[in-house]
Amino acid sequence: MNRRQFTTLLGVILVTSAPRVAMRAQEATPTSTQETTIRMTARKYQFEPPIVTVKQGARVKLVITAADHDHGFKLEAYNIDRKLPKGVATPVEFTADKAGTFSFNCSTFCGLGHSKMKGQLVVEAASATGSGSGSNP
Ligand SMILES: [Cu+2]
Repeated sequence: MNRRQFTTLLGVILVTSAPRVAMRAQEATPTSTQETTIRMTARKYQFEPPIVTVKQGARVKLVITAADHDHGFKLEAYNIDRKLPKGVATPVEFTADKAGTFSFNCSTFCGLGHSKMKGQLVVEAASATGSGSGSNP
C-alpha cells in the first residue's frame, strides 16, 4: 500500500515537473535579437496601451485584439496597415530599426470617433548614452 502510494506520488512529481524543466531549457537558449511581444486592445476609440515603447533593433510583435468592432492598425513610418477583425488576436510583426516617435492610427472606419483613434510608437535609440531609462533621482 505504502509502496504503491509512493510510486503514484513519484509519477505525479515527474509529470508536473517535466514542463518546468522544458521551459528552463528554452530560456537558456541565447537569442541574438531582442524580441518584444506587446499585447494591445483596440476599441472605440482608443488603443490600449496608447503609447508603446520598444528598443531600437528589437524584433517587435504586437498582438492586437479589436474588442468591440473591426478596427485597423496603421503605422505609416513602418509601412504597416493591418486589418484587426473583431475578437481576433492579430499579430503585427516588424523590426524597430528606426528610432523616434511614430504615430499609428485606426485604418478601418469604426464610427464617429474613428479619426481620433490614435497612438504612438516610441523607438528608443540603441546608441542612447547615460543611464538608460533616464530615471535619475
Ligand atoms: Cu477603429
